[in-house]
Amino acid sequence: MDLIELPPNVKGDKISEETKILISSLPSDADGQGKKLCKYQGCWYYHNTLQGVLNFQRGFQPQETDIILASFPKSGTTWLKALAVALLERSKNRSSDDHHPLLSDNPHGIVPFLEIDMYIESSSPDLTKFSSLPRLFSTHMPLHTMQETLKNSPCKIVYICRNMKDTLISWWFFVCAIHKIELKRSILDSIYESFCSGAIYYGPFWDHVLSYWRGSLEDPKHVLFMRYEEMKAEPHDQIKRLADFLECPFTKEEEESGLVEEVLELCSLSNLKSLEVNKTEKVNNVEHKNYFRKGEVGDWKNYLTPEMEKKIDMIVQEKLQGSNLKF
Ligand code: PAP
Repeated sequence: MDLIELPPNVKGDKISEETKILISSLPSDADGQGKKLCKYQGCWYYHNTLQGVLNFQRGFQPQETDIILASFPKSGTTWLKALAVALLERSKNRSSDDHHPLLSDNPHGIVPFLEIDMYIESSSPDLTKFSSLPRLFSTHMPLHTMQETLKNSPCKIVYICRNMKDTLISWWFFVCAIHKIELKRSILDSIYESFCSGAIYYGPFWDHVLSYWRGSLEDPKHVLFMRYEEMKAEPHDQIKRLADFLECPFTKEEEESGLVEEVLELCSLSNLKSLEVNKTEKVNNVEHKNYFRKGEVGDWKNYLTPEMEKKIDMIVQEKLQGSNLKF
């Protein structure tokens, strides 16, 4: 069996005695590659990520203007981060400005993950980097895991969702790329099994998606549910929807001057991929270039067998039954 870790965290080996005791009482499993997972509040985590989740729950102090970008891994996180940065920056920086942050850093460097970057080692990290408002964070945690910590906070949460089949194919490519291993069919098979059983990092996939879907229905002012496929199909409408939700709508003048197109072009896969910073540098031991691949809807058709397709469709249909959410 190929023992591969996703992501290959360099940080986060500090697991407290208290957390070890908690872990011993939690449901446990291993992902398709044999790495240990434990289930906390309905979601599967590697042990070091659980420590980050607990640190976040203990120490995070929300501010009214906070924005949290959320996703299941490989669902369009990098794109959403770039778009949010570009929208919020646009009063200060046009995309053509040399000092635009997206030109000198990867979206993951600009918008860190709460539980896997900021709170991974401490419940009181140094937040001085976030001196300007609004603070922009990201997470792969399901919504219900943040709800107690964010209780009574009017902060805004944007979730990006992608169909499970493309998500798992993207995951397969990413795992093989970061570990510099051959794109083996056996790895796809084990990732597929993990997705189907639900026992995958941050899974089950359907519970993750449903957590935000329900949150967006209950509290649409504070939780926005976006879809990767809609972003691809109607980028104009979707970026405007995002800007409205973040309370930074495009003005008529901005629209007339082509700013919507400019933001979309700046954040496009081809543009981000071609930037020097994304060709050569790393974040958390992952080369930036690995966050950019094809970005196509339906790429799964090139890799999944009809049986795999059928099984995934059946699982998703069954799990989402009664929710009004469809793929
Ligand atoms: P993460 O969870 O590790 O941050 P995430 O950004 O969510 O990864 O997903 C990566 C996928 O988004 C890749 O999809 P693919 O494997 O099917 O190609 C990647 O190509 C795609 N992606 C990254 N940046 C963009 C972008 N600017 N526009 C569209 N898709 C993008």
